[in-house]
Amino acid sequence: MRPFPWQERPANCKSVMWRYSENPIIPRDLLPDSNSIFNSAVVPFGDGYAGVFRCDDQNRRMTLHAGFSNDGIRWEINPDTIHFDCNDAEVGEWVYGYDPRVTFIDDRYYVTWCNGYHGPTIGVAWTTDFKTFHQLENAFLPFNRNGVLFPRKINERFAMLSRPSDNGHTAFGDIFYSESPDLEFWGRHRHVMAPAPFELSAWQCMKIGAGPVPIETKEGWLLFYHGVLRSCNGYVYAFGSALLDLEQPWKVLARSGKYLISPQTIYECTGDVPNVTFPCAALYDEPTGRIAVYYGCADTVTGLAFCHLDDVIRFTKETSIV
Ligand code: BMA
Repeated sequence: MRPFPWQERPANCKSVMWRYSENPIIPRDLLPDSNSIFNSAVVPFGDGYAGVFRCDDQNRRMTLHAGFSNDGIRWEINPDTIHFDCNDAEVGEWVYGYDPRVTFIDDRYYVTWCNGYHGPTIGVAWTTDFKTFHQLENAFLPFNRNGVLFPRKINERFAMLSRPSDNGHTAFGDIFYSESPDLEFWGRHRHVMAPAPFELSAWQCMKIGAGPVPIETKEGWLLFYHGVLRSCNGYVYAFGSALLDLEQPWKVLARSGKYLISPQTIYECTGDVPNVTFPCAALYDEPTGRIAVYYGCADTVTGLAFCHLDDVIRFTKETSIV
């Protein structure tokens, strides 16, 4: 049986989510040429796990690499970058890629990522084996980031969250919902969430973006999302949770006023970009209700945090600012 990456909540810990004691699980220099490995996505695969990893190299180029793990904690990452096969040479021309998410739908794993095409937009590809990757059309026009596919069709269409942005270190950002019959043509765009009013929930008052693939629950889609506060020393990235309507996911049922994780440990507060916790993947073990969240720390290393589904749903409702 596939082991689930997990550690019990420490006795002295009262928070809904807690960190793995051996964080970071992926050091910045795991690959011979890596500057940093963070904001990465993992999924169950075979008897273990597979993933797509953001590895910035020592030229500080942003690249994507496949990786494999038996236990979800110790990872082997392919030192070669992913090569995406694409029928269209222009779309398939690699410029840069970062912040991947991976979603299993029907019979294959879809990868979405922030793809350089005259600025950042949402790249889409699929794989069955994490060796051969087939790239499709970019989902949207630039500028866009944080494209996250739902793990099943909703009302018979593929569904994606995204965050229209600008070409730089965007100082704004709302989450939107879009649908597609074929993963090529996207439309029926709906607004999901804006940043929160400063007085209500300052950690998410400048911009927000979807994190891991939403988890389907009886209470709605559980979405972990990051939020940004602009301090006198720069941006601070924390993350919280929301519940979205199952059939109309642009309707927000609840949204945490408190963060679940904010940069507090040394590896979250120190690195190439200080004060960043940026979740891109979550594993959910339905029989036990355990959730493991993978998040980038200070744009440098990868960490793991844990919670129970019931606790996070209760927390989302009890602290809701909707
Ligand atoms: C965002 C993205 C993320 C990064 C974050 C903090 O705009 O570039 O990859 O983690 O900024 O630097």
